[in-house]
Amino acid sequence: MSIRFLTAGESHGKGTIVILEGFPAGLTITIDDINFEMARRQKGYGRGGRMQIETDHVEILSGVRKGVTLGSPITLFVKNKDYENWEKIMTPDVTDHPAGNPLQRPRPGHADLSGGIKYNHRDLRNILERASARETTVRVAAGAVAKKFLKDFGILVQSHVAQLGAAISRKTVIRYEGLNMAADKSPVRMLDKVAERKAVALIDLAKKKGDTLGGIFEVITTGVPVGLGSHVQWDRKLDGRLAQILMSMQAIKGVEIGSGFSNAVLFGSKVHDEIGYDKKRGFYHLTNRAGGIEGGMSNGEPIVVRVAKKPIATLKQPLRSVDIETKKEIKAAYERSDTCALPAASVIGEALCAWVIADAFLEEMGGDFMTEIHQRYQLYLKHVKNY
Ligand code: EPS
Repeated sequence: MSIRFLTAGESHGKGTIVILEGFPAGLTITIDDINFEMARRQKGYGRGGRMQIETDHVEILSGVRKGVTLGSPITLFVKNKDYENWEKIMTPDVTDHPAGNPLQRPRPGHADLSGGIKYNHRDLRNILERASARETTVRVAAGAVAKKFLKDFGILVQSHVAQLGAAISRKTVIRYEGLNMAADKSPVRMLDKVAERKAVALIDLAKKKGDTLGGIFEVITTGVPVGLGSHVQWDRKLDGRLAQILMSMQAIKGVEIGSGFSNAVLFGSKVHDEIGYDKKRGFYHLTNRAGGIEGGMSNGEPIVVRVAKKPIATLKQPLRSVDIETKKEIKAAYERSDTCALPAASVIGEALCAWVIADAFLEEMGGDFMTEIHQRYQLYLKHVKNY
């Protein structure tokens, strides 16, 4: 591990914060670079009222001077505007004001019950506040820095929604150039207009029924050199690292590299990507079913990761639960939430993939300042070309 980050903050607390450690000096980064990604995370059809309250803007508290990184820890802060409405309940100060009605009806599928038992809280708000996907604000901010770093080396991380509920995007040929721009134009970040219409209708239906929807998004990273990650140890494998960071995202229940699941049922001859060579490109693969990773290392092809997000656990028409005090059956608690946050999840997925790839890139190339890393990268590319 060459870079790391740590987040803190509650959904209705003062804000969320992230510290990025290990980023090299000399990277140009502006507040607009970060806020561009923050705005993308706020969009998408099916979001709830919270996104009307917030305008997620980052404040840089350390590590950047006049738009250039210093090499010291970078601290990014996002203020929760909604805190004004929650201050009396969420304040860290000791006050006479009651902490609101305790939340004691755990939602199936949420962290409420396991967290309540584990941390011995009788107000499950103490769990949900941190379990909330509000935390992804600063993950996206961290990812924006990683994306800016990768862009300097011609590496682009983009995404689109492949399936939302039962609406499947039939777009089989994905143009990598301008992919994000095309996806960002769609309210559900889908490239297939027929699927988009179906998805929007499904969200309307779910909303009407007090229900929620999830789906699958795909993150594609292009321009990655061969050899990031390593086959030699389990925790150095690039696919394992991508899976871990993506699985750590709220509501994610599955990660697939390339066409991993459909490959599993085919003959090997129909799965493995044959190798070619030409003077200009060097070694390459004729297909990319492996999703750009073989043996835990990037193989020079685009890295394709598919991610399954379950529907949000907060239902307006709640499922059965048990009151933690009375131990009696009762409907689960409901509070404002989203009907579908899948388009936003795809933006968060980009940020997380960017983080892991930047980490693996820095590990391979080393260096504490950008020009040094560029020089090393040129040497590495020469080695690859001459192999
Ligand atoms: C989110 C903020 C939250 C939710 C959502 C994501 O705001 P609030 O709880 O105040 O409505 O909209 O989080 C969840 C759906 C969840 O289950 O945690 C955000 O900023 O992305």
